[in-house]
Amino acid sequence: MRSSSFRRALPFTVLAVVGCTSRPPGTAPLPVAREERHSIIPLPSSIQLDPTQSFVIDTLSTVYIDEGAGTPVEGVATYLATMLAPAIKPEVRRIASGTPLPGGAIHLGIDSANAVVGAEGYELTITPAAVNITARTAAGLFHGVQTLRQLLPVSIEHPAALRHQLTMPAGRVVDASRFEWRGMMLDVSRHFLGVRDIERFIDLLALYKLNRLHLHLSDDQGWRIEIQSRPNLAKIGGSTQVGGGRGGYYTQAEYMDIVAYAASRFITIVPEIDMPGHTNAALASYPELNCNKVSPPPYTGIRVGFSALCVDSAAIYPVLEDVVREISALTPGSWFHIGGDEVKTLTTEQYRRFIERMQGIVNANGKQMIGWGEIAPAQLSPTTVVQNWKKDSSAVHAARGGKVILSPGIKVYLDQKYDSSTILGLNWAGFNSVRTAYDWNPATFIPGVPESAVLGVEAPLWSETLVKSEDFEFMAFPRLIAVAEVGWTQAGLIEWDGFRRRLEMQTGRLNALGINTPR
Ligand code: TNX
Repeated sequence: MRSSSFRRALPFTVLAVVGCTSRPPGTAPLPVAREERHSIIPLPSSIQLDPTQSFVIDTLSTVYIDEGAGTPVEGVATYLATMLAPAIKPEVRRIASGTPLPGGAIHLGIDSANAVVGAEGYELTITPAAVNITARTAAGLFHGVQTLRQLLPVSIEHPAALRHQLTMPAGRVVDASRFEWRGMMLDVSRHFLGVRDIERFIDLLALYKLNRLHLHLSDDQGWRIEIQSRPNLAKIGGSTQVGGGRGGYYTQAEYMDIVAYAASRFITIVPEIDMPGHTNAALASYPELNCNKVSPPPYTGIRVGFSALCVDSAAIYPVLEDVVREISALTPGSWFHIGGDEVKTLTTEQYRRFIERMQGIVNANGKQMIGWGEIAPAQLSPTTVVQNWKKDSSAVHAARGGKVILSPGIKVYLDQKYDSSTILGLNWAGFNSVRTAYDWNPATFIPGVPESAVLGVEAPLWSETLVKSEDFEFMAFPRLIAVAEVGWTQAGLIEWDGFRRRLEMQTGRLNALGINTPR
């Protein structure tokens, strides 16, 4: 295990150590942030910065991994080397475990015995001589790289910025995540977003250590994924959107590209096909999904609750089985989301029978089912996950040993206006300021749903009023960053004033990334 020997060799207070490369004249360390003046979000479990020392990344620096490191670690190292180019060569070198690191090394190493960082955390040690990140998993290393990124100047965020040398403060960070599920949902059904736009969001999620991207792939206004055995779903169902625009859908190849891109950033794609309500696009595509066997016209308004599959008809289930089978086969993640929200035209019995039947279909395809809060009263397996969004029976699910994702509308709905002056968005849940999105505790939010039952948090972004990617960004940032900290940072460290200060210091980074945020 090279990490521990490395730590012994290079305690971060030591200045000149093994093979330390002397810096060219004129590259004296820049002044570094005082310990309490860093901008890292989400806030790590522990952070000490040494204002008197720094590490300089320049042409003498190289990214190293251990000789036996596997593909995932190599992927993180390549991501890091690419991020640091052209300040360094975008190459990764391998080094035998236990060998002293050359000066200027930025080393990524797996330490599977580390007892404090959990499955997704990391330790980051920065001395004037070298940088070392260790973690139990490649995901942990990736998160360590994001912390390192936030300690670097914002020029790192713009591909065209001049950067010959990058300076960061010496120090040590030990970090672990609080919740396993830290997500965002994009509603690509009401208004469609292309693959590039989704990938941009994935990159932004990664910066803040979010690890789930839930795609709301169907609703009344649009069906957004190709189903090869039922081609009309995408062809007809995907042909329009709110307001009557062209809509669109992901081919299966494009969906797989999104899944792979997300995986390279340690983000799992969670597909949602909303049913039995929110189904006008499907009903318009196949007449047999309707009780009267007649397809309705496409819908481009923003009402909810009017549509439902003909749940008592045997004819709908072969279609749903095909949909779940094809999407599950393209999705390496463990989850399939069946929606289940806002059904106003079925009886309680019809609704519950349908949810229970879908649970069987989803499980038969090797996935855990997720559904919005309304599904909780049905007979659910404890492996099914309930996603809370308003007052519901989540506590019933927690009592049966099930897990709950918290997406309370009054806290983290990113489609709700910031305040009365916000032009975009809705406001049925009230106004959600940045502070509203930050100031709450998932462990005590729902009576009867203790921390042990909380899988994590997710911020949904519904898109009735959002047309372009810039509109989505405007509503997401910076509130999504607040939710990222709620999901990652240990409960005792959540503190609004500190967060607000760090967020202010991130403004330059968001600008360099070209993110459209409220001024
Ligand atoms: C409720 S939240 C919905 C969505 C809307 C959203 C608008 C949920 C499960 N259903 O269909 O887009 O409100 O805020």
